[in-house]
Amino acid sequence: SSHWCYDDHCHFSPSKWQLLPQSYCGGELQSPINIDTRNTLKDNHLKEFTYTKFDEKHAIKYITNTGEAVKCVLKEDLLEVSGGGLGHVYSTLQFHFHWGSRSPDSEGSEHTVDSHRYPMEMHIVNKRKDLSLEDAIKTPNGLAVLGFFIEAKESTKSSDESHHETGPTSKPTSDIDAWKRLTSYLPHIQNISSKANVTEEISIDDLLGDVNRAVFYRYNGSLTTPSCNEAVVWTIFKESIKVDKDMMMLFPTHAGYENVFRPAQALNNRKIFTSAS
Ligand code: BO1
Ligand code: ZN
Repeated sequence: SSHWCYDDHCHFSPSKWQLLPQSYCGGELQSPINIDTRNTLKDNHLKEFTYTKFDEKHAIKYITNTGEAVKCVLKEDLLEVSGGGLGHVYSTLQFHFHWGSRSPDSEGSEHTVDSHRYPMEMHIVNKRKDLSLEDAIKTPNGLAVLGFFIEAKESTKSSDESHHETGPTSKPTSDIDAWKRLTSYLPHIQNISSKANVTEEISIDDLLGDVNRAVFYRYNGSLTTPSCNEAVVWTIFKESIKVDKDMMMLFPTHAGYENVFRPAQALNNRKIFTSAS
């Protein structure tokens, strides 16, 4: 096929994306990258974000299988992100997932940290409110993507977390029931391009759980899929979201494909900043 893909099953594998018409994939500011933590610079402007309506339980319009990812499209102009050193107010458009194989300890994140690849990565895609989408993808900070790593926590027998003891020593955890509701849609979008309206109560806050949002990395980069526009201010959070292994495996199982991540791109003349020292 002449469509782009992640493996060698079509003409345009990642090393050839730059040959696609109207593509920026051969640029010098590409994503993802490996984050070499020893070479990050502390930036005191990287304060916490302000999230507007991330607790809204009816913000997702539909979930779709694009053939490259599973994407949740949000109701327009409802959720917002600002602060975090962004300097603009951004409107949240969608979030989606990148993953590896169906094996439980698979490697599927796009960004790597000190060359460690996490099992999955969630991207929350936001657009500068003062720009149209068309202008945003042509502007260096037109889009702000928030990236969260996802790793497995051991499956629990009970589906109700409220029975579990949580204390100061327990690991951060996402809302297991929110992930259960989200993944319950996956069997309904097995066909490429299929969509399912989302009626269940699922907030982004519940999916993120109590993950530490104060410690993150920041650099300027691109969309990680063609046409790879160099329009993205990237934020990669250090701490991962913990999700049940079984639920993580539902993504490749139902979507019907594996290893949907772009390899690391050259850092070139860029710096990676960190909010913490
Ligand atoms: S990612 O977060 O870097 N993996 C990424 C990759 C591609 C897009 C977004 C995020 N694509 C763009 C499309 C637009 C669309 C926009 C928001 O996503 O090029 O057509 O409007 O959904
Ligand atoms: Zn992505």
